[in-house]
Amino acid sequence: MKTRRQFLQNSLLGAMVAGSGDLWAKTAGFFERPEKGALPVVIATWDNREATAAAWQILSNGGRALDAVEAGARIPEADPDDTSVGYGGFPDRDGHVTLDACIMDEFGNAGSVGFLEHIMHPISVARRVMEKTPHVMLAGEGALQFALSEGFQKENMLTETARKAWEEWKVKSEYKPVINIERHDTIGIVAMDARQRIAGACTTSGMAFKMRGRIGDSPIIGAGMFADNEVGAAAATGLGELVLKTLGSFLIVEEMRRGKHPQKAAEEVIRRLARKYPKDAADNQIGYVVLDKRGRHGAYSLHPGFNYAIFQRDENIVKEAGSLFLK
Ligand code: SD4
Repeated sequence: MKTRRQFLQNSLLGAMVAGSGDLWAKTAGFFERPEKGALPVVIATWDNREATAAAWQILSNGGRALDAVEAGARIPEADPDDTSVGYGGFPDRDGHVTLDACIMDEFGNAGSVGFLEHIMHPISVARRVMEKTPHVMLAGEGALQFALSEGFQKENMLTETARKAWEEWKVKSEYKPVINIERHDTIGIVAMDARQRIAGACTTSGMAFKMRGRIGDSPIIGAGMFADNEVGAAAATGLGELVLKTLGSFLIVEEMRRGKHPQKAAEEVIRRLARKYPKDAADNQIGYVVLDKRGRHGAYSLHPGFNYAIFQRDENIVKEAGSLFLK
């Protein structure tokens, strides 16, 4: 004989199966219907329009958000003129270029590398960590060893320009974060594809002339980037130490989960960190780009000067983000 509980369980299961044709309606609140024309979409920190274009190439052909953010992140990684990502990135105080990156897919899988040297595309190594190992993060020697075993080439990441900048820095050897309100290009990139799958990536050479061994926020899941397919995604740029202490990207996604618009979620998190770390916030820049499940976006920073690239509705544009502090 069936117990009342079994009966309830069975009828609930029956209702779920019968109703699976309109999963959106049944699970409203989690699986938000996208706004009209909002998909696909990709958004990146700074004027990384070449990166959003590379991502769009994949998204507009019905591709997967994960492939799109990886393709986007690879653009500044290979650009010798971008002095805060990959090849051409400024070295640490000992003259070594060390790289941080992370990536997440629509299932919540994550991969990351920290303090990785000699590899042109840390974002692709992060993806391999996610897809081919039981781990989330590999660092330093071990990350390099894994990359080489996966067929990545060992290369010199220090360009002549970066080496000269380091020589000049050594004259004074002043160790303070040079990350401020001037333009820098660490890329955090989040996307949603035509099938409403959300993914994110983040890649950087970190703070210029940092201490050897320093790892920033960019490879830390929830700090430099966080993506949750039910809700949305966020990515950070700026003083990594401050992002690390506040787990900003995770927090923004959680604010959206509680119902906030991406813009309001970013503003809330920036305000909160400025309240908690007023001195750091006054002297340093942090910026976030945010995307939600409906295809709406937001961006916000501590100080003026933070911009972002967004490719949506066949248009690739740069926008100036609002900021907590005014000029
Ligand atoms: C870091 N968040 O390593 C990075 C730096 C950055 O543009 O965003 N630079 O702290």
